[in-house]
Amino acid sequence: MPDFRIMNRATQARDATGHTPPSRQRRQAAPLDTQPAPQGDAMSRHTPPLTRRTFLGVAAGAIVSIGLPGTFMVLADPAWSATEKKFRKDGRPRIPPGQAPIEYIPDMGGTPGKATTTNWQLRIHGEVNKPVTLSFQDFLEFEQVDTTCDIHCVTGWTLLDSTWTGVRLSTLVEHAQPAISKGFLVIEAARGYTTSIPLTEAAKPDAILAYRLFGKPLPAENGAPVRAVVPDRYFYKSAKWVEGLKIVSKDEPGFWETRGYSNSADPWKEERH
Ligand SMILES: Nc1nc2c(c(=O)[nH]1)N[C@H]1C(S)=C(S)[C@@H](COP(=O)(O)O)O[C@H]1N2
Ligand SMILES: [Mo]
Repeated sequence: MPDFRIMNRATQARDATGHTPPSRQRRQAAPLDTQPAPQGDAMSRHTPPLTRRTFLGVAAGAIVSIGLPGTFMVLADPAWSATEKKFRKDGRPRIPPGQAPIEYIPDMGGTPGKATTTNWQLRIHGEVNKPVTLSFQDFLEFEQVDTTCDIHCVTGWTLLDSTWTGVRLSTLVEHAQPAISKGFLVIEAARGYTTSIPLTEAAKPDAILAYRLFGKPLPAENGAPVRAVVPDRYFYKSAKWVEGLKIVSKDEPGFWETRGYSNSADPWKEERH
């Protein structure tokens, strides 16, 4: 087997035309996205790693790359193959279809807000009986949890065993006393980035707002002071630089969801578009 531990995409062609229509992307291992999004927020650096399948395709000259420059360290082949054969407790494969495991969390870009831990505020509002605005100090007073989970970016990378510390979304939602039991949670981030998940997804114990990653303060580029982590959905559901949680009865599809990406975003069903 070739050694493809390091996949440097810098030498590959860049498509200036932006989005590839989903119908054409589906033929590839992962959808590729190079469009600098409005507001500068986004997947403008949303460069996929090459999956083994894509790599072999490139080697055979079968695929024209449209990624931006970037280097991803994927797991060495023996480790990758071993993990591919593993299953989660719920019986689903450890690596969802079309994903390649990587070694480090990349910075996928987006536009940060101005918040620091001293001036950060979290507004919990919408269809709730007790809307609240929390400071970072208030936030830290809620029950904190550590969760180790796998995360899956729609462009094809999977980071196994990432450890996050924060407060459960369910704890925060309950604090504001929702007026509805069925509905959606809109996660509101800096600069107008939003994403939404069903309240049932937000109720899962490892769906959290995180402020630490691998036991250290969350890096600015990964969403500090506070980001969402919604492990079982593609990672665009995990908004960085979170500023608000809005409970709604009618769904409000978010930034990527209104730009052609799946609203349900289940990695095991490959709901990419
Ligand atoms: N506010 C905000 N959150 C965001 C994004 C963004 O552009 N803006 N990108 C999403 C996407 S597409 C991914 S893959 C992850 C990337 O997180 P990372 O940069 O920490 O790897 O953040 C998600 N959250
Ligand atoms: Mo992503």
